[in-house]
Amino acid sequence: MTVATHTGVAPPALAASAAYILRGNDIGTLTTAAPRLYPHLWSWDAAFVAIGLATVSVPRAIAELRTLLGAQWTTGMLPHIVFGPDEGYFPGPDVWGATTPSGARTSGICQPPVHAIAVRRVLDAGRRNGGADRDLAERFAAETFDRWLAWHRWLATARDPRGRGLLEIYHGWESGMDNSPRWDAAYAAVRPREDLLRGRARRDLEHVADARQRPTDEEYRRYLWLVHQMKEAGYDDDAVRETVDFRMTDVFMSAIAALASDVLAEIGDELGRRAEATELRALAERFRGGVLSTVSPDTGLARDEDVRTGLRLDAPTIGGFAPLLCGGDPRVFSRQLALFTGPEWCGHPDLRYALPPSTAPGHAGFSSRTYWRGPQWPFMNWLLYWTLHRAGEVDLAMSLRAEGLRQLGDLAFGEYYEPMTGEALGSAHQSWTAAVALDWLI
Ligand code: 9WN
Repeated sequence: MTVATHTGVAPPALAASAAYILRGNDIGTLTTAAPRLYPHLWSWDAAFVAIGLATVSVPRAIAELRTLLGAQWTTGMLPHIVFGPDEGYFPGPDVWGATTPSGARTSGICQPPVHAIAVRRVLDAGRRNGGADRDLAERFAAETFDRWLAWHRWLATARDPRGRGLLEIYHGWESGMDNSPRWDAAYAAVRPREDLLRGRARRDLEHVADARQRPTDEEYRRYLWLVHQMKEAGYDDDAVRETVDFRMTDVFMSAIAALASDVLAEIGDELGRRAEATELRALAERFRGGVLSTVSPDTGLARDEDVRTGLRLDAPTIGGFAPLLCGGDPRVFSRQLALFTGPEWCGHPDLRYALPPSTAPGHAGFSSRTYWRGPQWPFMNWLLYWTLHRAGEVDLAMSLRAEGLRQLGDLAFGEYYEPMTGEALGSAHQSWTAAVALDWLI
């Protein structure tokens, strides 16, 4: 299908540029999340990167996922960063101090479990291509199924210890939405040691045009304090849970766990792993139930909870649309669809493109240029597009695709976009942005 981009770039030119970006960010075994700002592999970025790569090279997509799996902890956790050789990111491997038995240098926390979607897309691409790609993709799914299953089981036990269907996170970085207003109240209670940034250079600020696009030093001190606490606890799941100063349930991550558990169950069925597929469907049901239990009757949005105080948080962010990912209650779903497309969100009259801002423009915490406080994120548009399409909301899904492609017509492949002007912000040449463009076009 032909989709015009805002600068009139033809789809083949956009697809070729996207492939060129991914090739340029490829350092062999991994695709850096971005060339300068993020010179390593990030867990959920790698899944979207594999989805994009699968359209041009099934073997290279598989290699990306294998690199991530090669760094899996013995507990089953997939770490949020797998470090490559570059020294240009802070906090780097020396700060985290975590090396797996296989020798991978990693961070000590996780990110949302979107990976089963990538396995699904790689399998589909392999089957579409046939021949060697089909064999490779099917062998890959069969060989790695138990590793993905171990990841989901770890989440269900270590991160949902009471079986509520709500995953806990111990750092905003785990949500992938680092400085979202979702976490403001919880971070306000985190009191870091004053000297934590002293003598340490924040490398991220060297790679953005304007420091206001990134979290503040105050926020970074808190981020580092939590890393310090988890390292002190030896990254032991039970010890971390009891000692860390930030303990939140994350509805969006829980909804992804529901969605991905269903997807992995389907793969399990295809592989003849019936018992595991049944187990995964039960997990999906549990997380779906957890997410739905948090929906505010007033706003219609799902809410995170501060486990330490029991308080539910009402910040109107993209995280509140968790039920759009996991479904489970038609009334909640249709109310969310109306809200999502309405004037407070994608239908806001000032938006350049009808895509979801990370925070509602009317909210006090909204900031149009600051990271997770307002900008639109292309990979997020893709995730919602894919899920809504799967749920049968084809018109809305296709409109997210069309608007998402128009936004990417500047060929900047920005990390995020100013929602009112359409300006690319953060890092340029961001891998997952290029990856979703490829999936949309090929
Ligand atoms: C910290 C890599 C990652 C994404 C996250 C995004 C940002 C890191 C940072 O970049 O986080 O993990 O240094 O700001 O918030 O979602 O995975 O692209």
